[in-house]
Amino acid sequence: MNEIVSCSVIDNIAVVRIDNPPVNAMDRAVRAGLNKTFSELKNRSDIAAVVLACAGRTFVAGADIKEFDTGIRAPSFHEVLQLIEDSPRPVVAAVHGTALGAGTELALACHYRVAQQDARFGLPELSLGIIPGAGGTQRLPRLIPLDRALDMMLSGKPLPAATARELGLADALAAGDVVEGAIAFTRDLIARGADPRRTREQPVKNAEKADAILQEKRAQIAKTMRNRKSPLALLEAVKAATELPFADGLKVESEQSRRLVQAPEARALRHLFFAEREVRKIPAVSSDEKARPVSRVGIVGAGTMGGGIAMCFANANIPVTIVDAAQANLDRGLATIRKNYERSVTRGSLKPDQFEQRMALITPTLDFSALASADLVIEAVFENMALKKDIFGKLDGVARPGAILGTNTSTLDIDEIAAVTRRPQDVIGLHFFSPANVMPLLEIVQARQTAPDVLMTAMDVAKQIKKTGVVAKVCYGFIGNRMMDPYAREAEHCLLEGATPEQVDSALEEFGMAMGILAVFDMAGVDIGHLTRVARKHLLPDDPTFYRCSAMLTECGWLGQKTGRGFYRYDNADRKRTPDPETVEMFWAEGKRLGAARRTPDRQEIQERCFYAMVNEGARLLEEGIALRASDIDVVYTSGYGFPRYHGGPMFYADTIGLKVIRDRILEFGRTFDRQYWTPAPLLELLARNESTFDKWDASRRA
Ligand code: 3H9
Repeated sequence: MNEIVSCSVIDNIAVVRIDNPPVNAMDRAVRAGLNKTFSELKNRSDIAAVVLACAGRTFVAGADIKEFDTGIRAPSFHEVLQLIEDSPRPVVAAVHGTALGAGTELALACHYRVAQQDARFGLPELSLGIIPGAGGTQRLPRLIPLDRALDMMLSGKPLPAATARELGLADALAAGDVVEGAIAFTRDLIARGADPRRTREQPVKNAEKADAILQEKRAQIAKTMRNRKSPLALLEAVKAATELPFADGLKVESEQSRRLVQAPEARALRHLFFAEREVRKIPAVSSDEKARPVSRVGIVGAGTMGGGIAMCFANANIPVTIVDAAQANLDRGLATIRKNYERSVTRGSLKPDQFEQRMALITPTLDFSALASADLVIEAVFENMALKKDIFGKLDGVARPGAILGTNTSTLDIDEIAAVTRRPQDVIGLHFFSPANVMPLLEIVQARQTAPDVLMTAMDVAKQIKKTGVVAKVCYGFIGNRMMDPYAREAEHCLLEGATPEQVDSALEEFGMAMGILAVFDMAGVDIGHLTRVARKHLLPDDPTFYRCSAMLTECGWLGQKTGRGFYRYDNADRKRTPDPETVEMFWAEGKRLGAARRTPDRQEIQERCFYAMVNEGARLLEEGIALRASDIDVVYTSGYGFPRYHGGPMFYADTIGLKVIRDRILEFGRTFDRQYWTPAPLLELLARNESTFDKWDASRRA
């Protein structure tokens, strides 16, 4: 086995190399190795300078995130980084891949930085609910202007090497091997007799403008990072850098950092970091399984979904053929795609030549037989079983043997769709979320006969088109929409009892949902959900209050934003939602007629009813094996349904509240409301009784 930190000498230059696969995380062993190596180098008079580099695919990609749960053991980050910065001879970081978090902080503690041309430097700590805690908040604004340093830490977006060079974060770029480049740079330093250039000794750049810059960033945080603690802590630490000597600023950073690491926000975000990686592990698929190659894709249906899906593939440089039954639909669909890309060009996120390349990858046609050469066909037509069966029957006749047939249904029985083909093993659900070219989630629905290699291919495709693929089994609504059902049911019921749509939505938004569910219904079209409920009437509860508000709005033709009126009115100049006293009265009168108690639930009760109903359904999905893991549900909700990441997803949130508390509240609701909805799921009951959590349940199944 390779040594985790090794040192070799080339002429009078020591090359220290970290080798800690897969991403050179700076765990205790790396810190201990660096400590030992730099302590020894300090006393070596034959060494004129040091190059610090990493083996493998990247420079250090951060602290070891697992260590935050167990506690950071000695030597500390500060101790090691100070030792490096104290080095009596110049230390040059040779950066390749992505220097992230403690990786960038390590590079900042070196005296010079040489970066490979395609390397990047990032401080993504806020995405983990913490702040750079290894000196990053103090050293970065000493190397690059304060506002740029704050932008980098607030956005978490890594800086490309060229920008890092322009700003003064990198001293030189290397076109070829970065270690060779760094050695050449170091030889030049030695020849010039250059001294160590310690970042901590530099003044903060733009410190005189600190008040105005910090104020602007505070306003930005209030707008875009609502309910988050770590961004404000970051500002405190950076403010300290502008006002205090380095050592005192470092103390402020440490205090803020320590406070955040075990706070709920950081625990939730760490949970999601690992959940988003765990999701790729599918126990039913053996590691020898090979994915089928996908180099041409077909799409049936040129509507909003079909067009968005086509863009996902064109963006990944995969040619797509879109088939529709009507030329007018194709024309409209292509015009929308063009408009979306044009908007990206105007915003500067797409170059004009890339725009043309992507459009050229999309071929519209009325000819179904054009799908014969596709490796994967995705049906994205209206949510209607008869129509989907008809299309799958035709696809079975046209698609080449071995082609994968996907359906973008969000609710329908995929086994029933697969059964019309002679190849049910090749049929799979690929549920994209609207707008498909933007939303990161892809629910991958494994039907009864879906072959393991088809499942694996779908996971690969998700990665290729930069989506988070989560596997679900077949049931009404799969993971996401099935759990939405009880959540929105409660939201609507509150209206019959005397709450207003603003009260309900603001309770959900204060919790952190991107948008209240009633406003979501207005945006999507109130009739959409209503019509699916009409189609499944025989399967729904015999309860006249069930989604009664949506039914009434649909009967009135008040379908949401598209008709200017729904749960809210949208008839002002900027089409923003405004209260509608007439609908409120209408709901209350109906509630009275149906015998719903008039009780005006408060914010806490609205939140508890909506989210506990959702969690209870999540527990049922786990029992039924529809979702593989509680953490998969969390990924679905945070990446597809606007659930706040800082709560970690509904199942993690439930764990933080305590499953016993939730079980007891559900029983209490059962005494007040309809017991058919308020009975704890057996798994929730079991875990609550054992004082366990969904997280422990996941872990027990992994073991
Ligand atoms: C920090 O540095 C705090 C400091 O300020 C100090 C405070 C005192 N730790 O993502 P991948 C694992 S905070 C532990 O699939 P990719 C990952 O779980 C840290 N494990 O690869 C996976 O394991 P498995 C700031 C880590 O090529 C495997 O490595 N840094 C870590 O798609 C491969 O990962 C970050 O936030 C880690 N730091 O992407 C960067 N990183 O195979 C986090 C990865 O068992 N990392 N693993 O599932 C990343 O963004 C991506 O992993 C990276 C590679 C871009 C590096």
